[in-house]
Amino acid sequence: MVTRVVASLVLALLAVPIGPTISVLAAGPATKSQENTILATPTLIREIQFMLLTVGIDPGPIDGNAQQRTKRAALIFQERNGLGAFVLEQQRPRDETGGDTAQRPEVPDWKETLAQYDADHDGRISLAESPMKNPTTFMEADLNHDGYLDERDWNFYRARKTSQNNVVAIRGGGHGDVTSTHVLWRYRKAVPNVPSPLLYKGVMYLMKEGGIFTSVNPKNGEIYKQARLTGALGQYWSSPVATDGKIYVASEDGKVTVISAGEEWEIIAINEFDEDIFATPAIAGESIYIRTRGTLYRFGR
Ligand SMILES: [Ca+2]
Ligand SMILES: [Ca+2]
Repeated sequence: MVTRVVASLVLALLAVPIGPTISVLAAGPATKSQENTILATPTLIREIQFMLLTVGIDPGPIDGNAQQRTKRAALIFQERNGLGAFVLEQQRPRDETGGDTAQRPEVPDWKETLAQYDADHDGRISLAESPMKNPTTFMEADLNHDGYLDERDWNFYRARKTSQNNVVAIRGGGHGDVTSTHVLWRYRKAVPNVPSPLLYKGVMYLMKEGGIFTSVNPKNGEIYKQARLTGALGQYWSSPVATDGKIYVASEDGKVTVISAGEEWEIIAINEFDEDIFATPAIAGESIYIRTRGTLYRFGR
C-alpha cells in the first residue's frame, strides 16, 4: 500500500512540467544548491499534500496551498527517495491586467472585435462568441451584467488588458488633462504588481516580485541601485515599510529582510519565519508587527 502511494507521488512529482525557476527557497538543506521548481495547480498540491500525509511527512493543512510546511515536506520526501530537490510552487492564475512593456497583450479595438467575433451580427458579443476562455473574465468585463459585451464593456476591458505598468510622478495642482503639463517622469521597468512604493527620507523604493529591490531618485525617476535580494527571492505581496533608518520587506515565503535605507541600500539581515507572509508589516511606536499566515508577532526594543 505504502509503496503504491509512494510510487504514485513519485509519478505525480515527475509528471509535473518543470518550469523555469521562479524562486530559490531555503526551505531545507537540500535546496541550497538547487534552482529547480515544480509549478503545481491547487488540485495537484492538495493531492501531493494528501500523499505526503499518508507516507508520514506532515505537509500542514491539506488545503491546496504550497505553503512552507508543504514545500518542506515535499523536499524531505524527495530527499528520502533520491529524487533531487525540486521546490514546489503554486501555479498562479495568469495576471489579466497590465504588464511590463514587453508583456503587454494585443487586444483589437471594438470594430475589429465585432468583425471577428459577432457571429449573429447583433452588434454585441455573447459569452459563446467571446474570445475569452475563462467565463470569469467575461463576467468581469460585462460591466452592466446584461450577459453581453458592448462597446463600453470592451473599451474598459481593452484599456485594462493593455495598460502598462509604470510609476508616474505627477506635480500637484492643475485642472483637466494634465498629462502634457504635470507629468514629471515615468518609470517602466521592474514595477511591482501589488507592493506599494515606499518614499522614505527622500528616496523612493520599489519591491518587485521575484525579489528585485530598487532605490529611485523621486525628483527625476533615475535609479540609484537595483539588485536582487539574494537569499530572499520569491513572491512579494506586502509593501516595504521603514523606520529608524531601516527598511523591512516580507516575502510570501516568510522571509523578512532588513535593509539599510539610502540610495546605496544594503541588506542587513534576513529573518526566516516558518509561514507565508502576505500582510505588510505594521510599525507603531517602538514596535514592529508581522503577521504570517497563522501568527501575529510583535517585535520591540
Ligand atoms: Ca453577437
Ligand atoms: Ca454588457
